[in-house]
Amino acid sequence: MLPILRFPDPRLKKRAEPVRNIDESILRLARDMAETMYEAPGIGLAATQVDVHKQVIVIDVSDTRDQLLTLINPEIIESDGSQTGEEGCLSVPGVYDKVERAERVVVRYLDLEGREKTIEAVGLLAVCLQHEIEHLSGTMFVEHLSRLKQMRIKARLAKQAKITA
Ligand code: K2U
Ligand code: ZN
Repeated sequence: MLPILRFPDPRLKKRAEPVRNIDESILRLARDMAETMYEAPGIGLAATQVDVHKQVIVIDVSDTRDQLLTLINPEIIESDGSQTGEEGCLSVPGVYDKVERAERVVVRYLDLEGREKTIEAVGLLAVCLQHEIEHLSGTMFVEHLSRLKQMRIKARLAKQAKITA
């Protein structure tokens, strides 16, 4: 299980680099991220959250927890409609709030074999894709919330960190 960075860690704001060569280290990273995601548990995880600044995300929104999606250098090439849903984030434990996202997205990415693929998604998978791809650009769902809410979240997490430290 890889350690997950906690908001407001400044490393969560770093922009991830594209993966140039899908080598053994990328395959191991993807495996470790998937294991970390399943154990958390979560439905998605971006490499940024485990302090690796490469464009890799893993997602599994299935109930049976056996439909792992690994996306390398993902980019949203189409998005339309809008939906608002409760979101959480493994880097902001205990915080859930409503965020507006596109209803449908088409994402182009490389799979672990380096093949270029596109996936069309709606609903929770679309939300998760947008949430994870945002992590790779150094943005987090809490930044969609009001400044006041962000201040309260920072204060609460800072207090928690002091207690656990
Ligand atoms: O990026 C993350 O921190 C993983 C989030 C992904 C997420 C995306 C969209 C909507 C909610 C969460 C974690 O999965 S948060 C934990 C969780 C688990 C199951 C369902 C919802 C949230
Ligand atoms: Zn997140």
